[in-house]
Amino acid sequence: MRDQPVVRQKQDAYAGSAGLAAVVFDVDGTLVDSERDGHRVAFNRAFEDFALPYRWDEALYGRLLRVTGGQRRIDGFLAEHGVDDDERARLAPALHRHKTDILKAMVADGMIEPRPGVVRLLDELAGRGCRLAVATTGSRGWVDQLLERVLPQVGFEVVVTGDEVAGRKPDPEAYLTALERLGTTASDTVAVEDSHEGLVAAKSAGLACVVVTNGYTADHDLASADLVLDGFGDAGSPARVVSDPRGTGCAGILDADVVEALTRWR
Ligand code: XBP
Ligand code: MG
Repeated sequence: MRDQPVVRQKQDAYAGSAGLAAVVFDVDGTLVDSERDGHRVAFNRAFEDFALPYRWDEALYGRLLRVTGGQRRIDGFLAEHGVDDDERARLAPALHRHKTDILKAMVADGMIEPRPGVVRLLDELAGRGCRLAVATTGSRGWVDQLLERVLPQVGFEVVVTGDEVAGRKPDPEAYLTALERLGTTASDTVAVEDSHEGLVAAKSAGLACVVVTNGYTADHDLASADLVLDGFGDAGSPARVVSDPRGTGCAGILDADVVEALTRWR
């Protein structure tokens, strides 16, 4: 039974800027830089608690991140290390449940923060009546708690998580589900992502997609992105514009005008 969509706060009927009805945000690596010092640490603590010899260092984790979904990531790693199917079928879910509990405790302790510029952009978009949503490969078990803890003032109308869709990114299902629940279309909705897998998912669903890279994704294939920055930017500390193929004129601050411009070229 699919989780019922979490409606965190009903926004008024859409009255956003012309052409932009909604923005769908990825979580890990986008809203929060959560992978190196968050999820990776939680995975390693789970391995330790299970008395397993595995530890994922920063470089190895960057490779493993290409497999989206933590349980699948564990399963693939265990398979690489010769663990048989039956043992993996038992061990991967158990490890992932424990890892999720560890991550929830890290979130509760305030160990995960929004990326610089994220709160500013969210406030700007909400201020224009633009509807906000999330499409993540991460698990419901921690996603709602993280959004509540890290971005309590933000009303994400729809939150789609990896465990409620059959296909994980780069499959477009999470984005298609978000559009369906929002009641918007790919032409009036923009995605904000951090990775190649997330970009492919958003573009396969027909959305324009901004990529804000991080330490793990700066070298990803982002050629199909409609705008690439190395951060959200803020007044006085603009991000680097990596590519701007749609000619938004972005000068290093991802703001509501730039996001809205991405619906105009379509
Ligand atoms: C990134 C992922 C997730 C996280 C770990 O999600 O691929 O699997 O790495 O979270 P996003 P789980 O789509 O937000 O970038 O262990 O809950 O999967
Ligand atoms: Mg991501």
